[in-house]
Amino acid sequence: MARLTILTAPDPRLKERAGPVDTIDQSLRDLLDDMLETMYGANGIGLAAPQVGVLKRIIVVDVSPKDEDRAPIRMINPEILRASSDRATREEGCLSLPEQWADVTRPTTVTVRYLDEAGETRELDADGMLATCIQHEMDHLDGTLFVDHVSALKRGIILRRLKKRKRNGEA
Ligand code: GNR
Ligand code: NI
Repeated sequence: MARLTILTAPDPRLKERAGPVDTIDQSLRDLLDDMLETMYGANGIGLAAPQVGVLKRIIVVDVSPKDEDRAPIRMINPEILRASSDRATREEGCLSLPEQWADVTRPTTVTVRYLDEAGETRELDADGMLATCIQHEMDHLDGTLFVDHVSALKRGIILRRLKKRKRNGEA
């Protein structure tokens, strides 16, 4: 297990579309475990492979409360089968946009189909924070960041702050 480096905006790799996984082998399972270790180490509730520089359609999520047992979910080639027409607005953050937060409106519930680490097809009905997090992670697979869902004004403010952080060597 290893902790990986999380890319931060602006970085062109965060804007690319990730390709599907075609082989689920031990090296892919190791990557999933490294992504989980990286996510937990950064106190995140989700992580997508492009955030660690791997342009593959893989995400990990764990929205369990900190005082409860871990409940990691590993998703390979996830697809949204259904999204509710009702929407919920939540404040989002992102490990690739450190210390930046904004309200984002998304479908309240989603049904996701994905392959697990054994290559089995699974379906999950998600609501609440889990639904938000899965959608946020799946956006990363298409090069979309939460700031792409907010006004151009707010996006500009946040991206300017991140450029300044990089200039100041704060990662
Ligand atoms: O750790 C994270 N918290 C979070 C809070 C609200 C909405 C989405 C998220 S995901 C984020 C981790 C991350 O950047 N995943 O891509
Ligand atoms: Ni993110």
